[in-house]
Amino acid sequence: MTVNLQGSESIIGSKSFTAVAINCAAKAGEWIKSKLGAHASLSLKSSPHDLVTEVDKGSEKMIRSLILTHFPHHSFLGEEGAGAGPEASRQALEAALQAEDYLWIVDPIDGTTNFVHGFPGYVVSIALAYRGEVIVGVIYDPSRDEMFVAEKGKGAYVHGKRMQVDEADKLGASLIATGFPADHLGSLPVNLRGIQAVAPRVRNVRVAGSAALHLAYVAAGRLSGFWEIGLSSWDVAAGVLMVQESGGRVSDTSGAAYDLRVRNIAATNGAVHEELLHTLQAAGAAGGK
Ligand code: LIP
Repeated sequence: MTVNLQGSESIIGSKSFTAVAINCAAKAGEWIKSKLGAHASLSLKSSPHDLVTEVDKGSEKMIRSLILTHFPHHSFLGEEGAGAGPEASRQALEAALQAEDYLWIVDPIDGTTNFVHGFPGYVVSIALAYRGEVIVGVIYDPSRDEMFVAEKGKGAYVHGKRMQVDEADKLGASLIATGFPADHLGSLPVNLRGIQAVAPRVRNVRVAGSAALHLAYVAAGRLSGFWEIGLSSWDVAAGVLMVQESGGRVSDTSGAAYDLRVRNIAATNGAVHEELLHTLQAAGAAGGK
């Protein structure tokens, strides 16, 4: 299929990309749910806080083969196909960006620790980027059977209803989420400083264990914002598009525009963005580049 993003073919192409992403997320999500409490192997990756099971690997294999059956010339970047740790993640992204114009970026289970413990909040996250820009984002939460879908320029939806960020206009009226990164040496101390600075200023902080789900919830207006230090492209690519298409704002924690290489992320309803960034920066909790 030839796809020209500027022309009418893009509508056909983009719809079919989205349909494939939804199909993959639904199939993988149902399978993951069927394995809840029944995973056979548990291994550690970059640290004792970085878990992987055979279900993560099986989910990625299933999604990869479905996508490449439909789009054999696209490139594919999945968490379990990349090496462990921040540097390996950076390198895998650089290599994938060089390969083809179309790049699928997949986290086969975002929230693996939740999955391992039977705690709800493990999702499938699938994004498609064209020349480095995300054009489709799908996040499926099998625990609640919620499919979040975003298409560049066409909005973001859950349960067929258009999503819209919430209207909180200050941190004091906000519910904000963050995460504890698997990298306990570099990223965790920075995020802990951030929590210490943000928690007293907001209604409350949530740490639900899935960056992708947090982003989907910002898009759906269930959270006013989310930040985390040290994430990878597969954790956030789909969710970033969702927040943008729901009227929110996404940047790195220093305020620079989002691109796929951003690892320190802030995503909000827009209205509380500056206040969140300022709070993090004043506490020395924005991290480096
Ligand atoms: C996890 C994130 C979580 C974050 C962890 C980790 P995984 O992804 O979504 O919110 O705090 O650092 O990256 O490893 O479950 O796909």
